[in-house]
Amino acid sequence: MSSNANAGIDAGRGRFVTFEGGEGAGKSTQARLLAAALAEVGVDAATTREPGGSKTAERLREALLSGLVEPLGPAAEALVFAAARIDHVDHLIRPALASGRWVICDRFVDSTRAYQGALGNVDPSLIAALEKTAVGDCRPDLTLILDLPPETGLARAARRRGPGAVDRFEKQGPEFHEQLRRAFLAIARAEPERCAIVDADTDEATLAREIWSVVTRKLRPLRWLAARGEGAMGA
Ligand code: T5A
Repeated sequence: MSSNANAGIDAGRGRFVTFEGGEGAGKSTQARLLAAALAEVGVDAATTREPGGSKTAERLREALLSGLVEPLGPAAEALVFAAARIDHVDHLIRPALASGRWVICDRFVDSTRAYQGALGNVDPSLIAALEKTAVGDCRPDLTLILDLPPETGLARAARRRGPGAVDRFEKQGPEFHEQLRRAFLAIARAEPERCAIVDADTDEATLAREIWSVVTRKLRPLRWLAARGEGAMGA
């Protein structure tokens, strides 16, 4: 391996990984497992989620998932998701990446594109403008789209929740969730450099191995560490 093997790697900044997909696809579980796998090789990663992830954004999450904003329509919901995202990016994601931490986020801009854009029929130019305002250049390096039949994901989400009330989006009918699945797949197809589709209709450990193989192939955590002078050269 030449001494220039790490040339071009911006190791001053952490890497930004997002998980996307339908309800109960296993995003939170896999975000946690990925952070643990990264920690094992010496990469410090913050795990976070949307909506939420920062103090004010968590309060907006309550408003969104309780259905408080729903009567105002999908465009108003998109505005509130974006407001939460501004706080989250400014207070958690951007500073963490700048300090050299990796960030693993359970849902991000693709959820707005899919739920409010594709399914809510919010004008794509509004979705794009909100995204630009909220995120700027703080874009994911890798987005893992967890794909599985919606009924499997909804059954998992229901088992975890128990007999409690379903949230704003879980209560939608089967056609909504099928369309959602198609919307995420279309996003992945439109941006193949950033997005990887993984088959989430499998057990947690198998899925975690598949995700680790995508992350090592695309983001090269050991090389990133080596470029920082913190680890041996490798995958
Ligand atoms: N939303 C969000 C928008 O409309 N626009 C936006 O811009 C954003 C950011 C968020 C809602 O907001 C919407 C989308 C959502 O409807 P949420 O509660 O965060 O609400 O919803 P989800 O992200 O869907 O969260 P879930 O917890 O339901 O799903 P996860 O995170 O995909 O699944 P996870 O890991 O919690 O697993 C669910 C259950 O399944 C088990 C777990 O143990 C858990 O019990 N499980 C598995 N079981 C079998 N095999 C596997 N491989 C399993 N993996 C996990």
